[in-house]
Amino acid sequence: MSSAATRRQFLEQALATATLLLSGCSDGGADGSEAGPPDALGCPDALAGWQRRENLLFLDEGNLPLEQPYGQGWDKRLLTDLSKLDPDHLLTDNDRFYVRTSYPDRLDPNAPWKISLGGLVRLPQEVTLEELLPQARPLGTHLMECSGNGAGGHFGLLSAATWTGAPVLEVLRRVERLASATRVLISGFDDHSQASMTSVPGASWIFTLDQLAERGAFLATEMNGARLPPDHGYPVRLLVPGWYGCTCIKWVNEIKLVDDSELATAQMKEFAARTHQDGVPELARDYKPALIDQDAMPVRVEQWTLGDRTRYRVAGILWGGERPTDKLVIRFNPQEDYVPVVVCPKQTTNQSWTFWSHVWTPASAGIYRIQLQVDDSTVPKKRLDAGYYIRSVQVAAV
Ligand SMILES: Nc1nc2c(c(=O)[nH]1)N[C@H]1C(S)=C(S)[C@@H](COP(=O)(O)O)O[C@H]1N2
Ligand SMILES: [Mo]
Repeated sequence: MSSAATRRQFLEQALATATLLLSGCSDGGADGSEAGPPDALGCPDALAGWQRRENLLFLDEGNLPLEQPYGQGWDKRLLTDLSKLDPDHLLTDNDRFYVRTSYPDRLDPNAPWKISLGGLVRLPQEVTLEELLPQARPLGTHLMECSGNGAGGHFGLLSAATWTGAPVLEVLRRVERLASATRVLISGFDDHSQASMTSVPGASWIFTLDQLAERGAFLATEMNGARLPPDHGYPVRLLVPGWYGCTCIKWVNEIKLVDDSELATAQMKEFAARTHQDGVPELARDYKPALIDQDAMPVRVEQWTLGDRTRYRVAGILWGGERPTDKLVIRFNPQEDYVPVVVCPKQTTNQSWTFWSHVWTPASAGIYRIQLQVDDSTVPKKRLDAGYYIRSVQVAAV
């Protein structure tokens, strides 16, 4: 039997045993045997009665500030503090939502906003903000992640909010498309007086009409029930559910119908590697969808004590991907086996992140590299396979 098959069998057995023992969702008792009483969400609370201590720090993630803006223009950033997430606190407030690029200083916030609709259309049009607003409606909770999210920024270029907006395809009904129009170029204002250390000017991405339809891409006008904050694209930004943030153009001012010969934009080329393209294609049609694959990572490691006993609880999130999964597994160092993480409450949507936790009893003090996987070879998960979201902690007491 192949080692993959053995491992799968082991996991299935372990999962079945856990389910039998604990009848329902649980990641086991504090010492791996008792389930504990259910918490407010109906999930067994294995650490009921234990005392929560400090969280462990993640190692080697630099010291950039969390939830405090730094940098200017294209280089402005604000990192969301993911360690604050909880099952009943899964939305990111607008002032804590990650920022990548500030409100351009060359934009006049008082100038009337309009979006030009042109290119391969019978008669070009302009849509004013006033005309667009009545088409906007609540469109649910969606997560955004910068494709450049990484350990150097505590993985904080990742946030979730509820959004209000108008589907792009509905807005496009204002113009009659020519038969040759197959793709849509969406651009936003992108001019700052201060040059960037790293970014190329120009913010636009090209989508097929089908991609915009499948993803339900929309022009957002509100997040979390308030008008868009300036840094998040006020008055109008694009949101492409399930695609990386670099496709979610802010300060949208142009929508242009193009055909299959259209060249890739500077933005597409700049983000080709980070959106996992093969090289840097010249033509827009050679770009793969900038989809966020199934991902998972810890967001904090809590220490708990009861008398002289110590336990740890790893809390984390599961996001990206195209369909809910119940095959999340965790390991605490490359030499160890993966063990199942039972997600409770279950994952019901891929639009936003899902919270999970796992009680952990390390065998000894030391440094542990915490890695999540999804034990399902039919699920695309490039970054998980590459170990992109591994986070390390140092355990002093066991
Ligand atoms: N006009 C414009 N739109 C933009 C960008 C930009 O620099 N200019 N950055 C993109 C990138 S890389 C990301 S990750 C998201 C960030 O959106 P947020 O700052 O609202 O989180 O906006 C995208 N849209
Ligand atoms: Mo980004």
